[in-house]
Amino acid sequence: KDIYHNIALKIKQEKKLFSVLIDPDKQNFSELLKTIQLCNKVKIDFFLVGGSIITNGNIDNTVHAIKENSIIPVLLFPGSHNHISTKADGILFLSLISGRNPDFLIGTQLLATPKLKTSKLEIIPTGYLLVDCGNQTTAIKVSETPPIPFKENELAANTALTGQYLGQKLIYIDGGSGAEQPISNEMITQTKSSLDIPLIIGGGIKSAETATKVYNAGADIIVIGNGAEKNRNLIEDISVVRNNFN
Ligand code: 1GP
Repeated sequence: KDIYHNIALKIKQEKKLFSVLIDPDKQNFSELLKTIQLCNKVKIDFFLVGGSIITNGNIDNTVHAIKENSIIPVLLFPGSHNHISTKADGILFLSLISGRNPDFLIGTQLLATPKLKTSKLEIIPTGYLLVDCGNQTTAIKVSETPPIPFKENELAANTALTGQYLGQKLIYIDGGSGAEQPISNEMITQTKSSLDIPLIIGGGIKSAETATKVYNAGADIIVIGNGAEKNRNLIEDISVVRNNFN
């Protein structure tokens, strides 16, 4: 159980990390295999598997396919307690601290615990913040909470720090999958400057240029989902950006 330890160690050494989010709903096996192979080639730091709504996708099969074809850690990014595969290596145990919906602060987590406690998954407590990046993303709709407004940098920074004070080990600020624009540089910088724990930024990162800005603003870890689905080469492009920082 050393995935978090390795992530935190790299960040302590001022390295930047890069993760690709795989949505089990959107995968056909041969395309998934190509994505996995590219992720192996460029050595992404970890896979995320999940999403806010997973309908016909099979999380177990997706995780299994990655584990069969890669040695890179696989972390679950669950939208609910139903989104757990014990075949993964770990789970971002999210609490939606930007919202005030008890189901996503503690409820769905409680429902997940019986399965988690008999699993070997590494549990990584993660403070999750949704930010309004111009459009109503699925995550915002499903959570039934108002996102943090785009320019409320201090609110985002204080919410993240509250998460740290509560013992969360990572902070993930997300515009939601398919966000129109990424989280602002100002919000990232202000949040990062108040935190001692790693900061993940995701949502709407569609180019290497944007990734450079997001890293420069202070993101420790960048996550891409949609961008890689539309253009697999983006995985390679952002890995080059990451490598230039390291
Ligand atoms: C969503 O942050 C992730 O939760 C990734 O977002 O799909 O917009 O890259 P995108």
